[in-house]
Amino acid sequence: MAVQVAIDHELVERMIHDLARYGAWGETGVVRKVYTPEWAGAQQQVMRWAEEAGLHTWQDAVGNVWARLQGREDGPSIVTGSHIDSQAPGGRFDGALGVIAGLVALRTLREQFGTPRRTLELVSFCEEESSRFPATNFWGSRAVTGLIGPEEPETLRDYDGVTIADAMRAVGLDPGRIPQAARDDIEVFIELHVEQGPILEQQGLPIAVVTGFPGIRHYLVEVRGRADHAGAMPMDLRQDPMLAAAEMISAVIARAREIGRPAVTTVGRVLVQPNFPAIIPEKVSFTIDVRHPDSARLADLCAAHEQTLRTIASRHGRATSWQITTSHPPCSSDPELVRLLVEAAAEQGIPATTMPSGAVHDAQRMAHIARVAMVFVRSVGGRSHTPAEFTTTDDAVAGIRVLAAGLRRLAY
Ligand code: HGY
Ligand code: MN
Ligand code: MN
Repeated sequence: MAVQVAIDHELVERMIHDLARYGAWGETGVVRKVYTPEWAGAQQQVMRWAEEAGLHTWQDAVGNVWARLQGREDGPSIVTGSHIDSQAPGGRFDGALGVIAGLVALRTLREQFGTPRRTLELVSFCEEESSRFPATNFWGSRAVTGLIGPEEPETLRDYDGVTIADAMRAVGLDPGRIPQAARDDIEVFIELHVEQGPILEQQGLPIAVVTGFPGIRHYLVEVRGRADHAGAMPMDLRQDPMLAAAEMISAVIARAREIGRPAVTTVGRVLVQPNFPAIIPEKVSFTIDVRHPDSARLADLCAAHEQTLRTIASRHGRATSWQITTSHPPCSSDPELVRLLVEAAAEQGIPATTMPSGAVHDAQRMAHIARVAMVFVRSVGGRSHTPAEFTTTDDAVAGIRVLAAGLRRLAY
């Protein structure tokens, strides 16, 4: 009978509650945007917990927090973790549960099994959600994988116009040191994360091992018109961008609905300028988030959406342009790691399945430098990216037991 990993249920529950205090939003939500005081407080809390667990901690040049359990042997590290920033507002589990899980797993392994053969590390990535800066997309894990361009710190601006370089300086970080955050000594990255969808709940299972990640593309579309009086300007003389924009938005969403799973298309942000009831808009801008696990199908879906934008723009005679602000290909988990985690769940007596992720994750960035896999934990009601997000502590503990058992197989 395999050794059962025992996880302290109360400790997990307390850590989830305590971390959610940093950027608390209403009863159950959080708003924790990168390089804000609540973000800094949460990262310091992670460092304190790691030090209490006897781990060596440091913060890298972009603000990722690391904790290390040194192995007896030299060689590349086996890393677990997730992100500490949140959507605005988001839930208290997205990202945070993966950081807590990694902390508790390393603390438990050290207490129950002593010094590992291989070095184990936890990472709390500084920024995955792009909830403050529209186009950082995976700032923390892109820094670790050396994928931040030299021009980005002084050009990426948040929704209030602050550059990410200035935001870093405001919390004592030097954007000039970003290249020092790159790592080339990580062999494995395993991330625990809430599923953020309804599949595990529909299957009545607490855990899944993730087999792959979707490709994603974000568009920012601008439809231009002319501001005029909402009452005095006759309908037949207007240059109103709203009609074309509304048609475009409904057309791209309708297409994804028609294609069906696993294609998805979301218009989550619409900006009307100048945005007053009695003014015909000058400009309507909106985002389109397009995802598909197959790169060819993603490309086809994006091409069809772009053609729709062109057709509707010309039918209405509205000047329309767009920029692609995020573009990442799909990627697969390492099959060996998937097998190892499925076996770890079985050895711990925890029912689990395998499934593709609908969300994108830091693990996809880490696949540039390491073998990756993820452990999903059931989301109650399939809810996420909302304060309504919830995962039971029992399911969280089950996920941490699978994570710890998997890390034990790799590192002891
Ligand atoms: O959008 C995503 O999939 C991630 O949660 N940021
Ligand atoms: Mn996340
Ligand atoms: Mn998220």
